[in-house]
Amino acid sequence: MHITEKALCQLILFYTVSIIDETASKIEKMEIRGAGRIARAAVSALKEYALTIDEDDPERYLNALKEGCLRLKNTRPTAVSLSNALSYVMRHVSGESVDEMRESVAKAADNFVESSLRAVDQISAIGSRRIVDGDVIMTHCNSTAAIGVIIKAHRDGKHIRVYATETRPRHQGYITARTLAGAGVPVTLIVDSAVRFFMQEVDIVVIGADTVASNGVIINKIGTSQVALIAHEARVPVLVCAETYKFSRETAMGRIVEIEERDPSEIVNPAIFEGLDIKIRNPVFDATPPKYIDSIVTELGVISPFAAYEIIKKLEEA
Ligand code: RI2
Repeated sequence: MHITEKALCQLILFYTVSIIDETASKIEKMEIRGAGRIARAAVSALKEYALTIDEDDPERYLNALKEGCLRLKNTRPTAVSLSNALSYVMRHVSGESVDEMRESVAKAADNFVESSLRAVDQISAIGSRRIVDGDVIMTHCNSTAAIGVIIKAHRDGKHIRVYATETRPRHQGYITARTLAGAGVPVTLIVDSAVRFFMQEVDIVVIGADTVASNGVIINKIGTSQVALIAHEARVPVLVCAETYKFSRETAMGRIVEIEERDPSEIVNPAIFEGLDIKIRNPVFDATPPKYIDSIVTELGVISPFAAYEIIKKLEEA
């Protein structure tokens, strides 16, 4: 089959755009989810895109990269890990020629993915030291970092058991329960509204974060602030597991974190209320004040939530 040069260019263009679009759409639909995972998926897509953009002019090449970045960044507004990861890669674009630029993007994307996975491992090692033999743990939603801490404690021979909330409306708690059970951790699934009922048995709450604001506020899955408030009432410490790329520099500059609100159909089929004046709202994150959080475990160590600003400054200087 003979293929013209023009057709080949169109094919390459379609392929490159589709890498970005495909990943962006998977992130939007939450087929790829979790603050760390969306960051890694986005930079990996950007790398693939960077390697295949059919453009010889460095300026136009850079513009195409920026467009790809924007499409990926606009998929989910709350988790700062996504924009921090993409900004990291874009900051490292260097070189005079398109080939050099391609290489710099690929290298930065690989570096981000590698250091992000290393950070999760470091958090598991550090955070698991906070788990004591015999602890009953409660977790909410599905956080790779929090699960890493729990599984490491279990592998270290600590006899622990876990209450995992269902996490309405998308039931990410099912994934958590499956993962923990698969690793041999005794796990009990509970509905979100049973958190206070079971809190009296709990020794420590271990959760993740989508964004850590400069004032120590944690933005995480909707319901997290209720879990933390109940834990606070019961004098149960709350351990937040968050890689430093989840710390938001923008909040130090005064920006308020946007809370994503998703389609009501994730909660209930609106058709069942047809003809009735009923609104359904689906905010998917909430903000937990630092006074309800004992510590944040980062790959750099355990910090007080009130030290979030110091971490942001430190990263800026690095
Ligand atoms: P890791 C998730 O958001 C949850 O809120 C979870 O706690 C947080 O990201 C951090 O997850 P979503 O994508 O990065 O389910 O620790 O909305 O995996």
